[in-house]
Amino acid sequence: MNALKRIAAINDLSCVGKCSLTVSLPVISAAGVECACMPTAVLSTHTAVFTGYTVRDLSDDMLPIARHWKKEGIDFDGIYSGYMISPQQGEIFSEIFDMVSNEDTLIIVDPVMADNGNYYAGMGEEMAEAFRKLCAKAHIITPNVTEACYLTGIEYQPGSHSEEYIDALMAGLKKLCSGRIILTGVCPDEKRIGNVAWDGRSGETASCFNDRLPAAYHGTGDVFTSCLAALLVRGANIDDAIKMSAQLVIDSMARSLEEGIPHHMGVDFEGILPAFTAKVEKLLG
Ligand code: PXL
Repeated sequence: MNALKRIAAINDLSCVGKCSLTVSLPVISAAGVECACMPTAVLSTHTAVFTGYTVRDLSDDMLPIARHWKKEGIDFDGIYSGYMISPQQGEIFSEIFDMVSNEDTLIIVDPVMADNGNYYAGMGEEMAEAFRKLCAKAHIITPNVTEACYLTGIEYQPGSHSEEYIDALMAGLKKLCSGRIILTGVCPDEKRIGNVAWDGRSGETASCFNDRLPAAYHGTGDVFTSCLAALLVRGANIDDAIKMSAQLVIDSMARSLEEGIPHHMGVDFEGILPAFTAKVEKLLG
């Protein structure tokens, strides 16, 4: 039997709308990994489409939580960070990485700040700067194309994305993170969407594309990176981890489309998780 691995997920708790911690907790658990939670903020909903949401910034609680974990001698196989409620939280994230990681802890930074050519509500260049600094501490970063543009200063293109364009984004991202870069939401043509990955150690590039579904759902980036983080701490190889994470997103989207779920309510991954768990156990159990 494999010993249970543990990830610290540093992300907001959007109570409704299925993104960040309400995705990480079930997906990471379903992949057979413990998900410890470091909430950065509590919001009544996420900030896209919904209006009038409540926000409680938990910045003042984060370092005391981390200090308590440290005092208790709690180890983490992975740290996965996402949404920041303010650019100032970048310094707090960074301190937490230093405090609760050891030399074997895999640090995954998803620079959650933008999609479809626009920043999320209340975000701007200051957030991009905070994420540039944080990316330098990561073993893996998972920006989407819009986030990669804000991180590198390259103009956003909605797609199709030429090889030259993706190479330029990758070249800019390599200056920010010497580890592994997984660029998501790449559209090589009108029919396909997927990821391009670059491994800083081997210098190898790999890509994984699937047929594009006629929809875009909120929180799919969080489903992808939560799954990826869990599979990698369990020792999956990177190609399998990327493919399985992309497939979980596709299957959840297809189910949500069939059910007619509005895109801002997130995807029905719940209906997919039992089969997903079985697949993970077959591969890694
Ligand atoms: O899924 C990204 C995300 C996470 N958290 C909050 C958000 C968003 C995107 O809009 O608003 C609060």
